Amino acid sequence: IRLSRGLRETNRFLHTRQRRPDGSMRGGHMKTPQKRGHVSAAGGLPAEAPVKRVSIEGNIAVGKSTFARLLQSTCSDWEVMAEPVSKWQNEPPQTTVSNLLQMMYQDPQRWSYTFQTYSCMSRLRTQLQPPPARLLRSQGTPVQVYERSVYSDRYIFALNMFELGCINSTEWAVYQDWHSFLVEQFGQQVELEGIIYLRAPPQTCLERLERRGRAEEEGVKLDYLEKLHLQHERWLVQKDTEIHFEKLKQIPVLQLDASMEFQRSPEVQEQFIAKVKNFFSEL
Ligand code: DCM
Ligand code: MG
Repeated sequence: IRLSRGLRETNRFLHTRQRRPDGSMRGGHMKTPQKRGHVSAAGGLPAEAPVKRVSIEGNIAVGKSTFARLLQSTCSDWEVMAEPVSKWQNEPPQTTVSNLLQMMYQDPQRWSYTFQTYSCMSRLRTQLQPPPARLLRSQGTPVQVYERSVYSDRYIFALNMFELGCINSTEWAVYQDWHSFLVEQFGQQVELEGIIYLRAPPQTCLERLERRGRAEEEGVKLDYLEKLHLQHERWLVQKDTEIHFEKLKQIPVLQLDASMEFQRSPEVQEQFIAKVKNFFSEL
């Protein structure tokens, strides 16, 4: 409600080496990975299959977390990193930052920029965490899966808030400046190899959002979900969102129809998993 009032009122691809937590180096995202058991030229140690990184994108309440749990329970070669929403809600209460998610929905013009700064910063922290040792030892196709990414933060949410007038042009210029700088600085550490787009009509997302009943999202209306849906379509289907990172422009996208209740349908889940396995193997 407040949100729509606020809206109405305003209307490299780098091949550098990556340092592991133990200080040793690995060859990051080699396009022609050596199979395990082969001897690497460098130290005579077995080469590891590089961990691929994929994000799950999609509208609010489309079912990303449910889908992420499905992936996590399917294959031990896959590791899912959840979106740090509880951090934005300050749950459990931390020190200085209060419930920014609620503040953003209650007064988007005042708090959108601050919220987008915080959510992207916490996401960056998540995306920079090294994959678990289990994945590095994997014999198969190890994949690190993220719920959303620093890219949807910018090209879906922050852009949308700018277009709605909730982030002003000065804030938007500052946001884009630090976002480009950080993403370029971290380079391949935050790059993705693929995107899974969970797609459903905004009306379906609204029903799921109401069923979920997250208190902060009470004021979210169909109109807002329709705008976010269009941003996803522009970015991932029509591909006419202006993108500032070369690798992201060519990223493979797997589109999944999340309009049916896949949570309750083992057949749909099986179809999804088959498509995901095929997608991961081609990255
Ligand atoms: N969110 C946002 N801006 C971002 C990322 C998330 O406004 N850059 C909001 C949208 C949802 C919540 O955070 O209210 C994430 O929930 P979900 O994962 O179900 O979309
Ligand atoms: Mg979620």
